[in-house]
Amino acid sequence: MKRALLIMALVAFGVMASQAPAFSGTIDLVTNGDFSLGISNWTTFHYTGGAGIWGNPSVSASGGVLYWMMSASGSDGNATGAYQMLNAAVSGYSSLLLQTRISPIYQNLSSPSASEYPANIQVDYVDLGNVARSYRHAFYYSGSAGSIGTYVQSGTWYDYQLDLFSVPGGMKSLSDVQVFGNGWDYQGKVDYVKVLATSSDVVPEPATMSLLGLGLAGLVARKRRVR
Ligand SMILES: [Ca+2]
Repeated sequence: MKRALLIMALVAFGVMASQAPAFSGTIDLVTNGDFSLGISNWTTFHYTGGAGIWGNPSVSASGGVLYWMMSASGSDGNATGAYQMLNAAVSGYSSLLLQTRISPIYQNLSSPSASEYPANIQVDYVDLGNVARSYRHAFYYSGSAGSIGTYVQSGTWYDYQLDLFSVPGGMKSLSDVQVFGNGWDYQGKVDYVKVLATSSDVVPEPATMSLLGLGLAGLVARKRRVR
């Protein structure tokens, strides 16, 4: 009898311990988003518009800041920057914020020319209906905002924040975050790329608590009777 109660209590403890990691607070899903470790954890890229690599695209981290640049005269548009894979299931968080500090340093083309801007941040995600999507915001100092741009004085920092749960279709999982310039003659920089995921207290399910309570009460009762 006593043994059965002990086993019951142990099972109850086991159920509690095997629940999803319980934490209350905020974590950053991005690693090395302040570039204090240089380019670590980021993958650089240069996408061409079909004309192959030309000009002199470059992506580098210096002094804890990520820089990208491309210098050419005309021809196809292209994108130069870096991304970090996240592949994080996010629908269980109570809030999810994208934050960064970004700057358009130089642009030759006026934005938005073929949707090209000297500085961009983009997330690729799977929405609540399991559709893969992208959401991009851009920064420029020459031209007009278009549908996705924010004016920022050349070379100055702009603090950008986005509620990732407000993106079209909602967000089930976050695939990656990208920072880049696009066009054919541009420079930009970024720092403090963060995806702040907040989790509320995880409270054990009532059924588990009753089971645990029953087990403990039984143990106590048994102990008293033995005395
Ligand atoms: Ca930094």
